[in-house]
Amino acid sequence: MTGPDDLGADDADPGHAAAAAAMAEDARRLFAGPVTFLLSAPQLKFLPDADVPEIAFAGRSNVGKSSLLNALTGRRSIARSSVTPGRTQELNFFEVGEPVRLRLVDMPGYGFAKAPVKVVERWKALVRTYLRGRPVLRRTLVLIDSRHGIKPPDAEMMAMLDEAAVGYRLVLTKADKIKASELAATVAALAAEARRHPAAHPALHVTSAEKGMGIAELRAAVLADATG
Ligand SMILES: Nc1nc2c(ncn2[C@@H]2O[C@H](COP(=O)(O)OP(=O)(O)OP(=O)(O)O)[C@@H](O)[C@H]2O)c(=O)[nH]1
Ligand SMILES: [Mg+2]
Repeated sequence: MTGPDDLGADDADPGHAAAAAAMAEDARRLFAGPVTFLLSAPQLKFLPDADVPEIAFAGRSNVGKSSLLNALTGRRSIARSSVTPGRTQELNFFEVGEPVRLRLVDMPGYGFAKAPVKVVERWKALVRTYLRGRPVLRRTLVLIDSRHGIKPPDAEMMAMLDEAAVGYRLVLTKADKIKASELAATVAALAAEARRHPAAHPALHVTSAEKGMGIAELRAAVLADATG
């Protein structure tokens, strides 16, 4: 599912529909092709040169960032996912396409209470500094667990991105884990919330890395963000 601005009128325009279909096919092919792990940056000084458009994955620990990156690229475990929160501890860069057209950046989660305070502070500073100051960052995906909705650490992240004018998309994850009726209510609430945030894209993405829901649409959106 995509959001309000992707529904309705535009779909009736054959030119727009054809362009959207072409973009979806381009995205499918791109992500089915070469995707390679570039590097893992534990500190800002290890970031790769800022010469390729980047899309970052942000969200609470265990929300499904690494799993979504795997689903988008059709790889089972290019990004490390785990039942143990705090699995991703650095900024991990993956390059998509040959020649490279964009990079996906898997990041450590926030709001993970069990990690030592110092470690959490270090991740937080790394993520924030990257998000606020990266010239090639074209969009951030802010992942929200379908079952939980927006929690205080998510609100804090969104406020930070709004302030820094860093554009983001809200992506609901693990949609397979809740009933359709509950999902509809969460989507409505999130759509209303998105409209209150200046840097939030109006289109919502509802996904399940497990079932493949919303993945093709998100791939097309990521490609459009990176290359548009
Ligand atoms: N049912 C279901 N489980 C999912 C989905 N996406 C992720 N999970 C599970 O959620 C857990 C956490 O997934 P990760 O992808 O490691 O989450 P993360 O956000 O990268 O976590 P950190 O790196 O610790 O911040 C794993 O057990 C996944 O299998 C989904 O769409 N559906
Ligand atoms: Mg992870």
